[in-house]
Amino acid sequence: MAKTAETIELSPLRVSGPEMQARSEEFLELMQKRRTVRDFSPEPVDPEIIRLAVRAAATAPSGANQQPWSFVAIGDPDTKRAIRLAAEEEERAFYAGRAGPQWLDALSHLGTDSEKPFLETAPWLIAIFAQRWGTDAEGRKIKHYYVTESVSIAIGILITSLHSAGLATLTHTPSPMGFLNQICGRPENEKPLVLLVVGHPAEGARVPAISRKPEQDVLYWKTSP
Ligand code: IYR
Repeated sequence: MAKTAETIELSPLRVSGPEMQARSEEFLELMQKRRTVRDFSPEPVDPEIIRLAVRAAATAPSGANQQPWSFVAIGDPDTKRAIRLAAEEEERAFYAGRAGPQWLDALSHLGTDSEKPFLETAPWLIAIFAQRWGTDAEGRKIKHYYVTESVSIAIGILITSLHSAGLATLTHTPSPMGFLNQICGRPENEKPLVLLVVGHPAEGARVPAISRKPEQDVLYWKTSP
């Protein structure tokens, strides 16, 4: 039997037709300017911007509203160095063969390799952890639902907030990433999902000459005539 939920009034954002069009176009234009960056400047970024972006990310919808995420903001040079050393060790094994020829071939146009200097150069790394399960007041395990989906949506909002603040990001996923639990001091119920590199792009930074799929290859309509 469905329980009646306790409710509060919704305060909807009401936008008029023309303004809706204008806002949507403006937002699309903003998002079209986002590029994944691998060449970062050491220029500092105010931690307040990181804090605000994480707060925005934590507004994401989540399975059963369990909000199964933790964000660790890393700005300390020693910790960044420890992360770089551990990540590069995994990446060397990855590029030396663990990835397999198909994967390496799929990646080759991006020009990446096992060297990850940006893990030290960029002012911030944000490690995003997914809480595979929770615990109640008595320490019993609580099952979490749609964990990867929920945390991935939050990461999308995080990237969007940082981009809208004029910062560059790289969604870095060294594999496996278990070393992040130890370095960031996170418990075993938390699985690192992404290591987000955040900062300003280096002066004259370049990005791969790649494009986005055209609309007709991503959007399919089913509407009545
Ligand atoms: N994690 C590696 C490899 C890598 C994999 C994919 I899929 C990419 O889109 C990019 C890189 C690295 O960071 O080099």
